[in-house]
Amino acid sequence: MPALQTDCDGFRLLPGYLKRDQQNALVKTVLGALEAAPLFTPAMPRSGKPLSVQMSNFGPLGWIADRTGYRYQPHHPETGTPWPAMPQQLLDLWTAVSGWPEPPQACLINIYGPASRLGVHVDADEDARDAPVVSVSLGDRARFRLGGPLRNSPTHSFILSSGDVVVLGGASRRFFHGIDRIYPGTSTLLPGHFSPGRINLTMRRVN
Ligand code: MD6
Ligand code: FE
Repeated sequence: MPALQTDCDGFRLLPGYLKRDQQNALVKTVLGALEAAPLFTPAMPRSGKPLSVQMSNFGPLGWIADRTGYRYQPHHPETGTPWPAMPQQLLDLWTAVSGWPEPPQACLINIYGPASRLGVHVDADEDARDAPVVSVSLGDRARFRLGGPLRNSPTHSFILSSGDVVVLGGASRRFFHGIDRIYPGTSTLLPGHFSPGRINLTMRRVN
């Protein structure tokens, strides 16, 4: 267990939970998955405005955002093939930190460039909203903003570094949150094509 852990409303930050060799292994797994399930650029419903992150997924279900809305589906939106299987390393992480008896059904892969951000949102497209969401950060640092149950709840921000794990459980499962910015050049983990940049993996139960 890491020395430092905060727990407030079911929110937990586990700094440096994954060691460097575990981070390297996970990056290798992600890069392999992207060969089979290439990155796509999600779009805002209705407007079709592209998000600044690129995405793919692991697991039986994957999260998609396009002009018609947000949803989970079992196949890649462009290739039509099933998502790559959930890696054992992520299943083990989920078992170790989630406290949830069933395995994750979806793992969203978010890829950030140096100027990417992720607007404030609630993870709300899952029917299984009592199960926690577990995320892993790889690569450059980012400023994560966590609010409360209302869009105008007070917020706190903190830095997520490579290897950090975040758990949104309990009440915090429905809290607003987002990524304000990343800090390019603050990690040497990712290979050239993804550096400067950041990868975030978010595991969820869907139904
Ligand atoms: C990110 N994370 O860290 C975005 N959602 O890039 C999320 O949106 C998130 O880290 C739910 C639970 C944990 C998370
Ligand atoms: Fe989220």
